[in-house]
Amino acid sequence: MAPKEPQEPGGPGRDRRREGGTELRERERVTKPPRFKVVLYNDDYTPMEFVVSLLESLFRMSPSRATQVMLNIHRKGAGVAGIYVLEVAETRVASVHKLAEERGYPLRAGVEEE
Ligand code: TYC
Repeated sequence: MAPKEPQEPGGPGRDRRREGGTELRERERVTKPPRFKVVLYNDDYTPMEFVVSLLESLFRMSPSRATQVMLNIHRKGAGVAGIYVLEVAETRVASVHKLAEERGYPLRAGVEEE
């Protein structure tokens, strides 16, 4: 019979990083991945209707919510279009830039950690 492998204390599923005082932080990392805001920036040339339609199509906003958010960006200079895990946020930013560039608009977006 083969000799038994040494067993991890606490069983095979136990994460050793949970030893000591890091248990809460470790649980948060597992259950709450960091989230990132997609920020849209105002400019003088992108038409309001284009920003509204983009907020509806890419960020799944209702027409009235999209209009509110667009006007907030227009007045304040920037605003949050949505909050996602990093990969999704970066994909949304790339889509904003692609759609705007196709139309020749200078609209810019970026990702900020929440
Ligand atoms: N300021 C633009 C205009 O007056 C509208 C606009 C809103 C542009 C939001 C970009 O992210 C933006 N046509």
